Parts: sequence; C-alpha cells; structure tokens
Amino acid sequence: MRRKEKRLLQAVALVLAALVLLPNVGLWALYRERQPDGTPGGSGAAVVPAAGQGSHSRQKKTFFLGDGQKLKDWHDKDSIRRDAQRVGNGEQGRPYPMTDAERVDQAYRENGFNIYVSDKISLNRSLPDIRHPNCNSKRYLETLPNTSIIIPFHNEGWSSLLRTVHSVLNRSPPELVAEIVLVDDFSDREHLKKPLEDYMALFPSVRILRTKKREGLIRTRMLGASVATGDVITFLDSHCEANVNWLPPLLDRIARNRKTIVCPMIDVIDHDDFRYETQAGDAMRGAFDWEMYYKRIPIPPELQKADPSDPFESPVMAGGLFAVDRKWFWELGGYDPGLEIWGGEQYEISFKVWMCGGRMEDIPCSRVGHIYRKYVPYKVPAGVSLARVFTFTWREDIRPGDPQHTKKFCFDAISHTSPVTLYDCHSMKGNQLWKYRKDKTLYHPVSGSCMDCSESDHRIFMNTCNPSSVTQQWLFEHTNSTVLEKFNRN
Ligand code: LR7
Ligand code: MN
Repeated sequence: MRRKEKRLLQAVALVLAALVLLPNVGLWALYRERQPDGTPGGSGAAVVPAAGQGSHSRQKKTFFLGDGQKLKDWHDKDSIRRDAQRVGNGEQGRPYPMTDAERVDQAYRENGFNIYVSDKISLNRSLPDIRHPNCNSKRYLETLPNTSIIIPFHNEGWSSLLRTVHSVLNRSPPELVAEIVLVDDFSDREHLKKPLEDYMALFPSVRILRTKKREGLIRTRMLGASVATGDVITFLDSHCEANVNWLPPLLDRIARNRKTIVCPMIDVIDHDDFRYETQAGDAMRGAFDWEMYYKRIPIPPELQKADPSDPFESPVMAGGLFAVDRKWFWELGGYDPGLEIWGGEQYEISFKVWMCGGRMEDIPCSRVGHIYRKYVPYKVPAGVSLARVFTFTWREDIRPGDPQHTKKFCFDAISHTSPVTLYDCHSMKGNQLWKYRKDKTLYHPVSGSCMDCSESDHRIFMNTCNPSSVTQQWLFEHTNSTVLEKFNRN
C-alpha cells in the first residue's frame, strides 16, 4: 500500500517536472507564448552560448535560445569590409560635391530630387553604419522566413531605382530574398521599358510586373503582393538604399510572432547632395494630427527601452517601408483597393493590425535610407481626389462646404463689427476660433462678438452678442452632444 503511494507520487512528480521543463510543451511553452514581446530581439539576455564553445573562440559561435532554436550572427563581414574601403562620390553616404551646373532646377523636375547627382554616384555605393553599437552583437534566428521584396514605381529615375535594387542585393543574405518584384505603375519614361527589362535580366531574382493603367501606389503594391511567393512580403519605395544587415532583424521579429508588422528606421537621403543621415531625433513613434498628416513624436520616457537598440512599438507606420507575414497581410484584407494614387493606406494597415490582434514595431537595428522629395513630380489623373480618407469632424473652426471637409476655407472674423469672411484655414484658432454656446449663438473670443445674419441681404457679420436675437440663433445639425455638454460645463 505505502509503496504504491510512493510510486504514484514519483510518477506525478515526473509528469510535473516534464510539464515545466520540456521545450515546446507544457507550462514553459505556455509562458513563452504569453510574453507579448517574445524573447528580446536577439539581444544577449535570453541567449546562452552553446556548450563547448567558449566566448574566446575565434570561430563562428552558435547560440541557442532557451528552447533550442539556434541563433546566429547574420552580418556579412566580407561585404562590410569591402564597403569600408570604397572611395568616390557619395561613398560612405557623404554629400556629393555639387557644382553650379548640377544645382539647376532642371535636375529636380522629373523626380523631385537631384537626378544629376544620383547619376554620378555608384549604384553600389557604401553607406555609413549609423546603427546603435549594440546592433553589432545582436544574434537572430538561424532559420528565418524568406521574403519577397516589392517595389512599386511610377516614372522613377533610372539610377535611383537601380540603386534601390543594388542595395538590396548587396546587403541582404541571398537565401532570405525569395525575389524582388518591381511593379511598374504605368510609367511612360522610355528607360523603364526595354532598357529596364534588359538590365534586370542579369539578375535572376528580379521580376518586373506592369499595371495595365495608372493604379496609384496602393493597388500597385497589391498587384505585387498578389504574385509574391515569399513567406514574408517587404515593401520599399523605389528610391531607397538598404543599409548594413537590414533584413535579418525584421524577419526575426516576424518569425517570433507572425502578427508583428515591422518597419526599419527610415534614414534621410538628401534630395540635393545625396548625403545619408538619420532623421531629426531618430527613433520616434508614428502619429498623426487632426488633418491626418503623418507625424513623428518622441517616445515618452516611461516607454523607452532600457536598450535603445531593441524593437519598440509604434501606433502608425510611415507607410512605404515595412515587412509583413504574407498570409497575415491577406488575413488583414491587404489594402482597401479603393484608395487612389497616394496617401491614407498607412493608417488603414496600421489600424487594422492593431485591431486584429497584431502589433507594429520599429526596429532600430534595421535601417533603410529614403529620398525625401523636394516636391511631388508626378501627375495625379484628372477626376481622382486625393482627399484624405479619414476626417475628424469636430474642430473649433468652421469649414463650410462639402461634408468631407476637403475645402480648406474657414469662417474668419477680424473685428467685433466686421463681416465674417472665408479665409484659408490655419488651424491656429485666433481669428478662426468659434465657441458654441448653450444659447445657440456662435461666439468669437477674439472679437468678443457673435456671428449675426442681416435680415435684409443675408450677409453674415459680427455683432454684440444677444441671445434673444433670432438672427444670431444658429441651428447645429449633427452635433456631438457629449462634446458640447462637456464644453458647456467648463
Ligand atoms: O501613382 C503612383 N504610383 C506609384 O507606384 C505614385 C507613387 N508610386 C510609387 C512611387 O514610385 C514610390 O515607390 O509609390 C511609392 C511611394 O510614392 P512616393 O515616393 O511618391 O511617396 P512618399 O515617399 O512621399 O510617401 C510616403 O507616403 C505614402 C502615402 O501614401 C506612401 O506610404 C509611401 O510609401 C511613403 N513613403 C515612406 O514611407 C518612406 C518614408 C517617407 C515618409 C513619411
Ligand atoms: Mn518615397
């Protein structure tokens, strides 16, 4: 009887121990799954050197995650060494010494950046490694998903497009690049036709697709995504330069959690002299203002990572440069195909990923340069509206016109007796600030008067506030009563 009990106890203890300790099953696996971050992006903490490989060993070290997944140093040391030795125009991301002849307006006209300068810089130019020093010692999963790299373009410059492709081929482990898909959005420049096809024939991993009419960047990206064969799809703009070891840190995060969309840090390639540098303030979170304009705002101190080279969450992405698990992209419904030409899609995908149980991260150890144009060079077909796709209707200025608020005129008043005029909205309140009052008058704090309507000719002007005057009573339709009540209480 007692021996039987003892055996039973032993068996129970064994099962419990197995549950706790065995990799990939039981409590440990459960615990791992519940860590929202997974293990830190290949950083030292959860990593132990494999047995028998002392830290002084000169050979490539193998590292294991706690559950036996191997980690490796993905840096291509040879290519880094070769890059470091390069000299010449624009090498090491240095500014090209522009001459007056290159400074002319004509150089910018077709692309919004200086194509003369771009043409003078090697397609294989070297870039400065401006990553945080900790990135040098980060290890990523030895087995990573591969990716299709999708590059939409419309009338892109020859050298800027080719440099994008070259930088990807030069700085990505070949086994991780399933293909590069160039998707031409109905360009009409000659160099993007046969010459591009002949050139790219030299690179077996590059495919060219073309839309049948001008689709805009969103549907063009979707066309690329629809033919992609990689586990992951990575989108780039057509005037980018991938920096050292940019790809493994992105794919590693997706391998650990397939619902993570990851963005590299976007560096600035100057549109004049092509120097390569970080954006002002470098690591910031994505945000947007009341006009739906994309902004970058500092990370609050309490959310800053102990190691600034670790991935951090961002509410919205800049839009053009990111990697996403291919199946997850389609589970999210891709992009809304009704989005025209340019804009808005970065919010759509960002909102969807957060609302559907995914997450979005910026990856400081992955850096890609982007040419920020001086102006938009391409035409938007007639009849296509680029109106922002989302609007917030509650403001303290008043914008008459269509309900989408695409017209940017506001009611403006300059004095306590002046006519009410329409003026370009400046969003700085002041003369365009109106207060809704309980007595249904529209009060203008700057002039100290109310909006009035003349009974004879219906012109609108400012007048001393008189709540009992019928010509100062305004009917508010579609009001947000919660906001109004709160406002009136204060
Ligand atoms: O009709 C078009 N068809 C296209 O194929 C218009 C553009 N394009 C291509 C174009 O060649 C380029 O490769 O689409 C890509 C993006 O167009 P850009 O470079 O004119 O746009 P941008 O750099 O000003 O735009 C930023 O915001 C856009 C909003 O729709 C997209 O999300 C871009 O991808 C995005 N770029 C970035 O996020 C890079 C960082 C800049 C920022 C912010
Ligand atoms: Mn761009």
